[in-house]
Amino acid sequence: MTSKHAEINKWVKEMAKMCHPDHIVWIDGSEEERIRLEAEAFRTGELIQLNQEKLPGCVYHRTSPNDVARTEHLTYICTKKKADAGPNNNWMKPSEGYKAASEIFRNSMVGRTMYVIPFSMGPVGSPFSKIGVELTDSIYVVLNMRIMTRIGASVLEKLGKDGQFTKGLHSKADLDVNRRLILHFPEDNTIWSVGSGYGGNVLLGKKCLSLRLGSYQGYKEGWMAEHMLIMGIEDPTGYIGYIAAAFPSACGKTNLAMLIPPEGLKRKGYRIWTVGDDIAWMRIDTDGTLWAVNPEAGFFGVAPGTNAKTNPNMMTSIQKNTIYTNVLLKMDGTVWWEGGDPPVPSEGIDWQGRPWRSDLKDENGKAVLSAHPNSRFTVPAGQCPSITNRFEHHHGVPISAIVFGGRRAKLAPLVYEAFTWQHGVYVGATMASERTAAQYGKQGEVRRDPMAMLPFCGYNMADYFKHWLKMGKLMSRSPKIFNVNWFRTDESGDFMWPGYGENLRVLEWIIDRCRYKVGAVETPIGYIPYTGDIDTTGLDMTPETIDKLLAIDKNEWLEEIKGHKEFFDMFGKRMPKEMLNEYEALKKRLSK
Ligand code: OXD
Ligand code: MN
Repeated sequence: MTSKHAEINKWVKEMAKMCHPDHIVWIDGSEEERIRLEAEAFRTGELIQLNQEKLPGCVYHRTSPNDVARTEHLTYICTKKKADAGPNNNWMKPSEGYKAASEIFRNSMVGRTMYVIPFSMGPVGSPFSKIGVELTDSIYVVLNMRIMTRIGASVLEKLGKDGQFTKGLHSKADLDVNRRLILHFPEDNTIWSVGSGYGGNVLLGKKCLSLRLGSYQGYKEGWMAEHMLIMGIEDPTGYIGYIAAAFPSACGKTNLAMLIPPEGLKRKGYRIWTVGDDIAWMRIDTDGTLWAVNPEAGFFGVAPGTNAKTNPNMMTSIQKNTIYTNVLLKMDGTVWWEGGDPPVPSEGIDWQGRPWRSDLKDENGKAVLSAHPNSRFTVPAGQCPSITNRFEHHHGVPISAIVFGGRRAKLAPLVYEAFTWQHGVYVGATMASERTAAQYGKQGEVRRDPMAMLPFCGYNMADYFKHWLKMGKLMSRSPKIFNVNWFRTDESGDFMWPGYGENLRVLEWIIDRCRYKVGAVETPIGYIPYTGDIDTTGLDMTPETIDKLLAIDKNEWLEEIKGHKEFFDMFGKRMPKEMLNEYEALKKRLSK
């Protein structure tokens, strides 16, 4: 089969000439196709069918043990000029990138099938949406793309004879970390990923297209591609305020996006509507305000720590039609992971295919993990009980507030509001999070991660900040910008804020601020709530604790902002002067 689109046909032929697959299969997205591909993957062992009575439609996959996470050091932005990729990216000249990767791609698909996956990020036909075609030699990738994007015949139909598309080429090749490259060519609208089978590296619609190329296209075309969840907060009167929120990894984005309102709020009857858990594409609509869609169609979530308490909606979602990767395979053909719901199974097969027992210890006497800490589930968004009814709406949802957050044991208050859009951009640009035990490096060390986009901004971040500033000016009414910190600890190192569903108490204040329903206290870093305006009914929490959660220590902040300046200096003259002005103004307010 070929398509009506001459450029796609020509490109598929060229790539096949390089990779040499035995067969080429065009993916149509049908149910028969899914059944056929799954059967093939069960036969080769690429997938294992799970217990169909307990987990209907669910399958299991293990990646190679050296291929379990995004490999940022092997991820490049290939622009003609190095300065266009910026100090925030690894860079290669496009000609060098193509040459280095073609050597690995050459003949990589001998004995394999090349699947041609036409996919749409965003509802097919929405003005927000972008179309891509991914060529891959992995059935696992096809089945994940089926969940995470809209794929198949309707997408080709939409492209017609000459529609624009992103060219994505992926091959597992030999899964050798020394022969692995994740290359982005923003100027050619092209992605080449080779030598990996891990989701974040190979589901090219996700980080590669929706964030790295997307952010670059947004910069050129006047929209925004952001590493943000989107959720609607429906108050008891039925008003729904939508927020888009950026957090670095391991800060609970997925859990927040589908939280269950806690019992005992003063105003009862809140409902949460989930729009997305990872990526937001945002545009200024004809009304002059900011609207967002989630370009994805599924969730690719981290399993460990997900349970009926941390994320009940997700636990309901993943009972069917889910792909599980690198979790524990239980003897009854179901799955489990560390931090999963009890009981802890006594035995199973671990993420590396080895027999596992709950009392198994390594040579240092530490419990052996059954699931990889970055093990995942891939699940259709439509299965989430809290999914918004605007999911397929071609204009998405209007955004009232943008929320930034990080993990800071000290310093950052539970919540504060930026004075203006420009100040809010500064707040996002200076975002930082402390390393946790799950991350490589010194614990507690602060890593700057502007707008949670450091690994995902496909161009020079100084230009990205400029773009944010410009977008604010183009809006007739811009969203308010907030910063939250769920992770502040007390003198004994215990978290002061309960987190999870209780975070709604903070979102309630945010939405009320957006609707001009509550006042606020002005501080040097922004507006904070009056103590009594955070609803603590039903919580065992004194006003003194709220005050501690909201406290701002000027000396700690003066120390902190030295790091802001150091970070900005990396970008030299390209850094917009507005950001440096915000820095000076903050310093002045703190020094008073
Ligand atoms: C993700 C990530 O998988 O941010 O979403 O790494
Ligand atoms: Mn992410």
